[in-house]
Amino acid sequence: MSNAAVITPVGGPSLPQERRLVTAIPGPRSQELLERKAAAVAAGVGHTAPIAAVAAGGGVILDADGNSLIDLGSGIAVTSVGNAHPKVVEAVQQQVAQFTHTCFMVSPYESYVAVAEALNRITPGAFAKKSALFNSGAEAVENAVKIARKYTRKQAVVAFDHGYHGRTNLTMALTAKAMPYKSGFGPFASEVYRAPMSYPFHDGLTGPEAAKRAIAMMTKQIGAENLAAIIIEPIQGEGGFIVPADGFLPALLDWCHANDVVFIADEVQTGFARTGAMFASEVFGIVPDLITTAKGIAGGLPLAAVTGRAEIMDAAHAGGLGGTYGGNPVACAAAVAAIEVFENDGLIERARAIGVILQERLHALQAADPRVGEVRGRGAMVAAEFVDPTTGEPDAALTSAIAKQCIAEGVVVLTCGTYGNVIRFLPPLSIGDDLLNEGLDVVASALAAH
Ligand code: PLZ
Repeated sequence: MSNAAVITPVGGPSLPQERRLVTAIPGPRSQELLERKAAAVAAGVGHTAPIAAVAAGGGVILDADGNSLIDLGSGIAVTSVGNAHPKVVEAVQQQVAQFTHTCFMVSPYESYVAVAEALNRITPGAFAKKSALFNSGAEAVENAVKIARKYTRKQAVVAFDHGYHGRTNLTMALTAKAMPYKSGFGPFASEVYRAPMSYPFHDGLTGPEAAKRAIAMMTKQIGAENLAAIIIEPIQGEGGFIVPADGFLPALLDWCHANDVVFIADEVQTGFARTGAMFASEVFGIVPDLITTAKGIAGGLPLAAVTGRAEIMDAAHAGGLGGTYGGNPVACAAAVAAIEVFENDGLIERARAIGVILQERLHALQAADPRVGEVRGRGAMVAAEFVDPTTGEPDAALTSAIAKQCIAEGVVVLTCGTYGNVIRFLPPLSIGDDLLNEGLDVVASALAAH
């Protein structure tokens, strides 16, 4: 196999939708790439699945050895419309041949404005909205904080336990977990404070009780008169797919509005149909002041945005926001196409249907095995948290053993959680039921084997 010429297949939904292992994982060609990676790429850039990807689409990722793996991670919630979606590919190809860059701050172009218009339309809130585009989720978060500070003329920002907001300096400060995200990389940005999250499985509090606890902390330790914004993921992603108790987010939002504090929903991971609604804020009945988006927005092209109340978004002076590549025309063309797919191809409904399968299958595992402590999530964003059934302590070793076995057997799954004891499921919304079920069969047998 390793000596045979490998013709790189075209990706997208026409790839055979099957799990097919023709070598051990990693196969020889993948191993060769991983050796080059180890020699050439900084050690700090890790990887989950030890494969050399050559194509992807529908619900599979193909590697250089001819293995076809089931994709239950979407490149961390990015390829929700499907990898190499034909409409995204076509839009990108047309745009890239037209012009690749002018810099929107030098010579504006239509697709950037069209993305802003679409975001203003599809995000929750019936008020006038504006958007600004950036390159990554972290950059969107940084800019949301800048905008909130300028608007409120205050400085403090609150993030939450288990929160993840990025790897840049300000966003490292906002992110909760030390290893691997922060350790050794300080000093961190100032005026960032951390409030307790609602984590029903661990704290047993109702939403209003958890909100009261967080509000007491903000009032007593910071003071609303100093607080520009709170930033929160409606369902926490890297932190463990933590779904706050009912009433937690609405109570925080009400408090923010009563105290001139900007409420920023970080929907970088939850956005774009993932949770069975276009945005997770809708699932909880909240209308944030600002929303940060990235990941799913452009079918895999790097793009991010801040969207929100026009009067807040307009607080920053001209030239205060931007960046050379922010809202790159190729990424914007991809986003226009991807948003059309989200809206017109029933992907919200598809996320809900995927959620039904995920919840059913994982709850069946939980009923049969007390090491599955909790199954939680919304739509196609669902996770299982693994614990020691006698002590209730997080079981990170079991979690990583299951994930490793899944990958070795051709199913790409991702772990998460402050305690590293959560397996999260974020399949592309283009995956078929059969493939999804086969992937979950592999998860079940990996659990049974440990
Ligand atoms: N906000 C809610 O989930 C990115 C990155 C994981 P960027 N999460 C996945 C990793 O190990 O780097 C994320 C997120 C939320 C912000 C970000 C940051 O988005 O596009 O990675 O900068």
